Amino acid sequence: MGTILSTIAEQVGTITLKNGKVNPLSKALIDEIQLELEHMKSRSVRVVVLRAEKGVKVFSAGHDVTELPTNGRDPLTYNDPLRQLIRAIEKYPVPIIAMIEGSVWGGACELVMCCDLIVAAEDSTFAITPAKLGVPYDIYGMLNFIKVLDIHLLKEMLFGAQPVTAQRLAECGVVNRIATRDQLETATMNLAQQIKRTSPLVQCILKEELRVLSSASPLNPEAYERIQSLRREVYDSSDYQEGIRAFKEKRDPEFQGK
Ligand code: YXS
Repeated sequence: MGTILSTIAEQVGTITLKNGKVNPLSKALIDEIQLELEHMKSRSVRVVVLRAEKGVKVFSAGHDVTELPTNGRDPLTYNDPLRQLIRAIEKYPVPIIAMIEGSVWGGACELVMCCDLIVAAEDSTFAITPAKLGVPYDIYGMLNFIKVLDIHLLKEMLFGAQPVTAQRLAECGVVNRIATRDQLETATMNLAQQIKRTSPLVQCILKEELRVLSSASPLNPEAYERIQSLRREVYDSSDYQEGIRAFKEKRDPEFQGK
C-alpha cells in the first residue's frame, strides 16, 4: 500500500500519485485510487483533483509494463486495472480535474484525457505510445482518444509515439488551462472553486449524459469481431514480445512486422 496521498479540504478531494519515480499505473496503484474515489464519494466531495507530487519529472509512465501479459493474452481486456479505473472516472458523479506536471506516457494519456478537465504545467508533455511498445490498444481506449483529439493530431501522436507539449494540446482544445509550475495548484483550485459554485445534481447528470452520448458509437458485431481478430494477430505476434522485451532490456525495439 502507500502508492497515493489523499486529502479532502472544503469539499475538494485531492489524490496524489506517489508510486516511485515514474508512477507506473500498476494494479496496486489503481486499486488504491479506486478505493479513495469511493471514500471521497461517501464524503460528498464536489470535485476531485488527480495529480502527482509537486515538481515531478514524470506524471506517470503509463501502464505498468511489467504487468502486461506476454503469454498470448489480450494485454488490455475489459477487466484490466487501467480499463477499470478509466470506467470508474468516466462514471464518477462529480467532475475530476487532472492536474499535470511532468511527462505523461501511454495509457496515462488516456487516463488524463478521460478526466473531465485538464490543467497542465506549461512544460508538461503527453506521449501516446502503443506503437512504440508494440501494443494493440483496445477499441474503447481508441474511442476515448477520438473523443478528445482531432484525428490527424491523434494519428501523429499514435504513429510517431513522440511527446507533444501541453501548450499544443491547449491550442487544440484538449488541455483546459496552462500554468507555470508555481501557479499550477492555484489555477487548478480556481477551477475547482468555480465548479463548486454550480449545481452538483446538474453536474452529475450532465457528466453522465456526455458519457453516454459520446460513447454511443454504433459498432456491429462483425466489425467488432474483425477488429478483435486484428488485435489478436498483434498481441500474438513476435513484435509484441519484442516491444516488451526491448523495454525490459532498456534498448530500442527492432520490429519485423510479424
Ligand atoms: O530500471 P529500473 O528498475 O529503475 O526501472 C526503471 C524503468 O524500467 C521503470 N519504468 C517502468 N516500469 C513499469 N512500467 C512503466 N511504464 C515504466 N516506465 C519506466 O521505472 C524506472 C525508471 O525509469 P527510467 O530510468 O527510464 O526513468 P527516466 O526518468 O530516465 O525516464 C522516464 C520515462 C517515463 C521517460 C521512461 O521510463 C520511459 O520512457 N518509460 C516508458 C514510457 C512508456 O512507453 N509507457 C507506456 C507503457 S505501456 C502503456 O501505457 C500502454 C499499454 S501502451 O503501450 O498501449 O501505450
